[in-house]
Amino acid sequence: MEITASHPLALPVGVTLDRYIMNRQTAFPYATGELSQLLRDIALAGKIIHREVNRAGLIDLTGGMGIQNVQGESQQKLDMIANIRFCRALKNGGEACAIISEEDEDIIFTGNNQGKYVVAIDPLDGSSNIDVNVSIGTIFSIYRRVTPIGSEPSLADFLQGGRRQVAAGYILYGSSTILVYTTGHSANGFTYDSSLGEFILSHPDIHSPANGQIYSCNDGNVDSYEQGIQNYLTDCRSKQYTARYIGSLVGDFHRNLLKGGIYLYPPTKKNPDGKLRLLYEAFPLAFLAEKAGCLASSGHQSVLDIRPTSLHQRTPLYIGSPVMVEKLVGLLQ
Ligand code: FBP
Repeated sequence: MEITASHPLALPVGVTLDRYIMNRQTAFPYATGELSQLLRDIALAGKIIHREVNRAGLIDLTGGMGIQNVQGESQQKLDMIANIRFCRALKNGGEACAIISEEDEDIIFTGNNQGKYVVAIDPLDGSSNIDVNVSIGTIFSIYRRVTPIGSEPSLADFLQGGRRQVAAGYILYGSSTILVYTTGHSANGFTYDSSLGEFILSHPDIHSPANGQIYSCNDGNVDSYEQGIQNYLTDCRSKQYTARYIGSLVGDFHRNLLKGGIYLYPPTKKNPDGKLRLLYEAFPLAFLAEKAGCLASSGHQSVLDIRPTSLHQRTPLYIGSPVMVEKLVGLLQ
């Protein structure tokens, strides 16, 4: 059998996440491999959640736990599973000395006080979509600790500010599972090939379009938006832009990142400070967005310049193509 260049067997498998991380690591002479290992631990937990999400309907993993999380939201079974899986992977990995999670009120101490890093995580974003097979995701943010190695980590390790992140990204469990992250240089996407058990580089050096024609917001809240936001949405409609909102931040953000667009969650009557959490939703996506040429604003400043004061604080979020974000922010001044 002749293997021609177009024959599937001739096609290269592609660059695995592990290989990519190793290649990147050699670019940093002072790198010790701990951040690389931490990224691998997160990818491993992502593979497990990919499996659980795909078979949730078969193994009674849909539905609520009948309890509320620290946000006052009803905790879904998969929220809890994802939280356990990520915390366990980070504890066993040994690189993270502490974790904060959307599902836990307080800092989770991993017992690895020799670990150099802390991780903020939204184990499963878009909880309201879990049971209806709509895309959901995991969002993560990594900081080098500021407390001495060997000591007990503290709040200070988490309240460093968005620009102090050393890595951030998300895993989208959608029509395919994709991990998109940055370590502060470029934003890259890796699609999960479950037949190989590998994340494969599929979206190298993502650059988002400067402008777009997609806007994503919960139209049901429009009456409680401030006038500037309402004017911006009226302008989008007058230009017949496309409204796309699935109610999963990771899914809406990923689409707009690739196609151009803006996601907005302004203050509402129910959430006067906005709904999204600064440390494990807004900061990581803002850090990644900037590496792909996008902007992320709270309406009055770059999200990354917000000084964090508490673990679960919320912020308004306007994130996406720079031309669209600048236009919106201009209407809020
Ligand atoms: P969690 O599901 O992690 O709590 O995230 C918040 C979120 O679900 C976002 O993913 C989404 O964009 C938004 O809230 C949807 O909110 P709403 O239902 O008010 O439009």
